[in-house]
Amino acid sequence: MRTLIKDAASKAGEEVELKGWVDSRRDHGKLIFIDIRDRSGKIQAVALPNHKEIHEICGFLRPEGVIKATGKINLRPENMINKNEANGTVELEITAIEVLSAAKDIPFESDAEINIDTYLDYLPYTLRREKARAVFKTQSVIARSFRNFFSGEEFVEIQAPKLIGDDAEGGANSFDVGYFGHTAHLAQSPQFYKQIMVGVFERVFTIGNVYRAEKHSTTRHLNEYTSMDIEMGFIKDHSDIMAMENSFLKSLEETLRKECAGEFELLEAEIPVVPDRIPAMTLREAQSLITKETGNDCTAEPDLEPEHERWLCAYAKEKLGSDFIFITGFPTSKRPFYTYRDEKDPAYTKGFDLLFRGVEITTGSQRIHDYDDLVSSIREKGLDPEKFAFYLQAFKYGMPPHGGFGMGLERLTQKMFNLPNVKEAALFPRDINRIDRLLSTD
Ligand code: AMO
Repeated sequence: MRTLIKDAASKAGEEVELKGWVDSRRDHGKLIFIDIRDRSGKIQAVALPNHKEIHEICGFLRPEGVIKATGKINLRPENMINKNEANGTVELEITAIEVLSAAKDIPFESDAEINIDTYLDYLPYTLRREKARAVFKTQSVIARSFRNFFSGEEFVEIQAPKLIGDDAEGGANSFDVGYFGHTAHLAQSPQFYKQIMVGVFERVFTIGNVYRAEKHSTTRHLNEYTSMDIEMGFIKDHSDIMAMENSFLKSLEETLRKECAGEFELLEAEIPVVPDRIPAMTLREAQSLITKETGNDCTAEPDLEPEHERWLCAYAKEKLGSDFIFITGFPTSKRPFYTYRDEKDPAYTKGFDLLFRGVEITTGSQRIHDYDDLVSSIREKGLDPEKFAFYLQAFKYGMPPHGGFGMGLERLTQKMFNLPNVKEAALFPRDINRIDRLLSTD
């Protein structure tokens, strides 16, 4: 029966069968050392010269080959103990070995310094690296925390379609798809469907892929990303949504401390401390502050530039002791038609962005729930309400005051670990030049 490597240290003196990958091999002539890796950890195995056949097989093994190794767990001699490793006090003395799958030559050593293009060219291999595994294991914990937290708050998980008739966000950045002689689009967000489902369940969430035909290449844009979305009914205003997101982030912090401390240590990153109340300021307040402190007048701009986001995050960290900051009160002209307007000043919306360690990770808002107001808002944006007739039915038949947010899973993961590029936080990133392989340039 297979023993998982994490359980090997407690089996000193026992015979075990391990299955895994050859993480590395060190050939010392008489002794051949093999680090075996499985999903639970790593252990050193040794092939002694008196086991001739095993010694020979181990001599040919290449890194990443898959093996079944049987043998005895021995305590290491005192001078061989490595206190920094989980299994540093033991090693497997191999008495039988079977190669389940031989590996060809690896393109470079697993700890070689490589640039991002090489990393992306060899993803099936580079994703096996310790750091990449730590990033994506944590990403899975983040997605699970999101699911658990919102399920616990009585949100129903929904699956939103990815093939849609018209683009939900009203922008130009949607991908066209040939659809039985028609043109369909890849969904840029589950926006319309999550709103429609508020009419059904009051509270819904979804985690799914969305598509943005961004033609530029930056360190924060992907053409396909994972959006974690919620939508909830019977809110007072957008501050209820911000409070809900704040609570989620607090529960996420707790889970990461419990489950991912080792991953953060490996990547030399800090788990952010989430305040009970994340600081918030309006766009106008933020712009006056930036203008006053940097001398760079941005008060006439309708949105924040990336450099402003970075500056505000540095300010929030230094002066307000928070890695997060909410920015509210964006102008109506810059927000999608479904965004609720501030009754006191309709040129501004009841929406927000959440910035984290220099980048926007969330957009959210209260939505317009009155049918006539929504139709007017569509018209004011120069769009044709007829094109939105399907979605508008939800509002014809009664919708509560509601709102929600969308959060990019990859950006959140990127910033958790302070990775330089969001592509390092997407398993198989798509960008303008690449779908797995570089796209041909002719
Ligand atoms: P928005 O378009 O601002 O809002 O997107 C929400 C969040 O999604 C992430 N994001 C991206 N991540 C990687 N690559 C991209 N190209 C990219 N574009 C966006 C960011 C961003 O904050 N329907 C609204 C949400 C809502 O109001 O509920 C929406 O999609 O983290």
